[in-house]
This record gives sequence, structure tokens and C-alpha cells, in this order.
Amino acid sequence: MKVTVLVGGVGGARMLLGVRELLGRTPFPAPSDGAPGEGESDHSVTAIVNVGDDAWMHGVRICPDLDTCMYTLGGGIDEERAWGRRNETWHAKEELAAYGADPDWFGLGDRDLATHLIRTQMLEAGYRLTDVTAALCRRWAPGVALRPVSDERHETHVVITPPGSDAQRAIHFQEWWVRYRAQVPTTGFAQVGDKDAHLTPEAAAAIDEADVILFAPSNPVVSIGAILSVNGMRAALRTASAPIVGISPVIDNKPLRGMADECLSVIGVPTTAEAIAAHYGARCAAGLLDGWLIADGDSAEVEGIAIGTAPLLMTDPRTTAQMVRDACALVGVDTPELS
Ligand code: FO1
Repeated sequence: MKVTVLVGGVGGARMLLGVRELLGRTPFPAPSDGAPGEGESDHSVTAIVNVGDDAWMHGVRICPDLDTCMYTLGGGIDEERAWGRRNETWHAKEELAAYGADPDWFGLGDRDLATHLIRTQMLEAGYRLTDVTAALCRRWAPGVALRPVSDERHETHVVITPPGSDAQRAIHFQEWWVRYRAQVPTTGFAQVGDKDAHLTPEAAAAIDEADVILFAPSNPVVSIGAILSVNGMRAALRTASAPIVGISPVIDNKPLRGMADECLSVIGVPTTAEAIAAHYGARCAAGLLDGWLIADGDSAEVEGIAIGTAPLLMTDPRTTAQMVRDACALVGVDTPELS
């Protein structure tokens, strides 16, 4: 079976560990002869990854959600931070700060820097982000096809009123998230970059060919929302033959980590399983969801969306795999028993 997952960073990567546990490894990049290698399943899993967090800093292109997925699935992630590389050092960051180079608030790790340097060189040589990501995954072998939703710039910027000022201005999402921790008066989000940033052919195919499409429990605004804002994405989802099921990013109506509540309040959506489902909308009513899996103990009632409950704490890949099974079953899609 073909499974396509819309993912952001940490929550999305953790969910992909469960999807891979359930369905086996997807060869990525695909082996040239096209046949799965030994130990690889005949299922295929594609992640459509948010590019809204991406930023140019110190002359290199940083793609946090793609890198978090790649490092998490490839075994290189720092488990405690949930971003960046394990065993990281920060000499380049310290040296840049010593020169007074901006920004000095962003955690640019030495090992991580190598990824950004390779990516920047390949982008400057004319490769698409899709191909750069596949090339980087030659080393990391994530076992899931990682596809940026768009090859064009489609950054999330945030309109704030800076401390000590009454004039509004837009800053990059990374500055809002890392420097200000969202603790600054915020009036809205906007996508900045190529105005016609559109779905890549690979992402479009992953939606068109899927047997089931899942929304990871990623930030509904700056991760899933930023993916949905790419030209062509909503239309592709609404016309997809596969059922679409989302996994709630809240437990007891609170986000696990990250700042989904801060983001949702900016757009006036309550941080509840029900309100987030209504925000995505039912596919039979010009929205996107056929099903919505929420945490045991939470409740939701949205016309046209099948609601299910399950444990949503992704403590380990097997537990997450069961959550994925529950989500697929909610929309009538059978998945293999967990061995
Ligand atoms: N998140 C932080 O909270 N502080 C950082 O200094 C930081 C640096 C960083 C470097 C590379 C990278 O791929 C991710 C990084 N993140 C950092 C996470 C990043 O801000 C993500 O966009 C968020 O985690 C949202 O997904």
C-alpha cells in the first residue's frame, strides 16, 4: 500500500518512525533498478514536508523540518533537543558571534552546518530542493521518501509588534520561534517567497497515488497550515481518491511540545481537538478531513468527519505504529498487524 503523510518537524518525524515501523522501509532515494532491496517492504511511505521554517542564515539555506525528519529517521538527531545533530559542537556559531555576525540567537551546529553547506552548494548549482533532499538522504537512508512540498521559497513570516515599539513588522518564523519564543505581541502569519510557489510533481504524485493520506500531529498553523498554503495542495487533497485522516496535535486539549496553542490563538482557533478539526474542515464540506483521531479523554464532534479516539503519546515507534493503524482503520483502510 502507498501511504502519504503531511509532516512538520518534531511531531511529524516521530510519527514517521511509527509509520516506518508499521510498513517497513521505503528505499529512498529509490534504487536505480526500481526494485526494493532485501529487507525493504513492498509498501511505500512518502512524507510531504513543510518548507515554511526554511531560512537563509549566514549564507546557507537551512531546512529545519526536512533535516529533523532526515536526522530522526537516519539516527542522527539529538534526542533531547529534538532538532539538530547528536554529539554536536558549536564552534562555528561561537566564532560567528565573535565577529558580531547576525543572527547570534540561532543554534547553528558544526555537524549540522555540513548539511547546510552541501544543500547550499547544490541549490546554487541549480538542483531542486527535491533532488538535494534525495541526495542528502543517500547518506542518511531514512527509509521514508522525504519530499519538500515545494521547491520554491515559501517561508512563514510573522507580523509582530517588537518590544518597546508600537510599529508592526514582519520577522522570519525562526526569529519569532527561537529568539522571541512567540512571547511577543503577534497579529498574524504570512507566507513569503515565490508568490506562485507550487506543489512539486513528486508531492502531487504522492497525493494522487496514495491509498491513505495522513496529517501528522504537527502544528496546525505553521506546519500543516504552511503546507496547505502551497498553490495546488488543497485542490490535490480535495480531489485525491484516498481518504484523508488527521491526528490531533493536542492531548487533554494541550499541545505536547512546540507552540501550537500560541499559533492557534493568533488565528483565533481554540486549542481543542474539536476546533482544530473544524479548522481543517470536513472534505464533504469544502474542507480536507474524512477522519480525525483524537486522544483518549478528548472529545470532538464535527459534521462529516469520522472521529476516533486512541492513545496519542508517541513514546516509541511501536506505540506510534498502533496509533497509525488506528487512524487508518478510522477511514476504513486496513494495515498490517504489528508483528
Ligand atoms: N530550535 C530552537 O528552539 N533553537 C534553536 O537554536 C534551533 C536551531 C535549529 C537549527 C537547525 C534546525 O534544523 C532546527 C533548529 N531549531 C531550533 C528548530 C527549528 O526552529 C524548527 O523550525 C522548530 O523546531 C519548528 O519545527
